[in-house]
Amino acid sequence: MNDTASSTADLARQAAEKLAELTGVERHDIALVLGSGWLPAVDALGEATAEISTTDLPGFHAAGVVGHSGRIRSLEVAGRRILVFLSRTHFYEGKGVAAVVHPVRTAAAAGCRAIVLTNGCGGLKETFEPGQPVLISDHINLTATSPIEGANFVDLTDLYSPRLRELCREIDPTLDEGVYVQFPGPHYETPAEIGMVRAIGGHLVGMSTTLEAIAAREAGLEVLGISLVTNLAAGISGEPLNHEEVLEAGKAAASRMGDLLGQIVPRI
Ligand code: 8IG
Repeated sequence: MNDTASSTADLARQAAEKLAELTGVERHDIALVLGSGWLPAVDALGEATAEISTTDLPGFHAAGVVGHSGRIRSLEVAGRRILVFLSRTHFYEGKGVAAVVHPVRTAAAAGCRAIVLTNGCGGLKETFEPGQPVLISDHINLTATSPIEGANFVDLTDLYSPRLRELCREIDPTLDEGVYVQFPGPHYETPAEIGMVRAIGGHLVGMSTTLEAIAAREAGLEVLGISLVTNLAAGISGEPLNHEEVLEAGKAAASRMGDLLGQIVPRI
């Protein structure tokens, strides 16, 4: 490990120690990172046994987006200790890639074996409708960066666990899947950029997830990615994109996603 890698690992270990102390939970099993629109679904998962502020832990920054709260919740579902990050640091905040993936590394240091990365995104497939959850089958990272530093050539084949995707489809056979494309943001795409996404094989567009998934794989976590299509991608519907529509789609789809998460988590 080089110096930067060892210091980010140290910071994650310190955060995990403090997390154990503040939640009273020695080790967590599964981490969940919430994207835009997912909070109501997590509220349906059950009562928190502890809830802390991200800023109580070393290495976390204050949350920056309306509809994201900078909190971490610990809860128990079917005997599993679940660690929920109610917000994430986005790449577009300019705090650096290490800040973006710090929750992932903290989750790994806290004992988690699997991570569920959720997001709100734009959808490209003709069949997608706002409020529809879609499994991420693979990704294209257009941020031109990586959370990994140094000559550590991490394999990303089957990054999004085929086992966990299969499990999700057993629970809900109507779930579709797609390739998630991360843009740096914070602006949405132009219609021409959405044309490019289509050409390169993307089905979902957003501003998160891929860097976290890479860090999760590096840390040895099994990754499940689920996107909530909150809007049709730019130029598809003829309507402009806005953040309120995102939050509305989450509310409307909350019970379906809550059911899904509630059934998946005990079986991970
Ligand atoms: I919610 O259409 C949400 N996040 N890049 N494009 C990008 N990010 C998004 C979108 C979208 N919708």
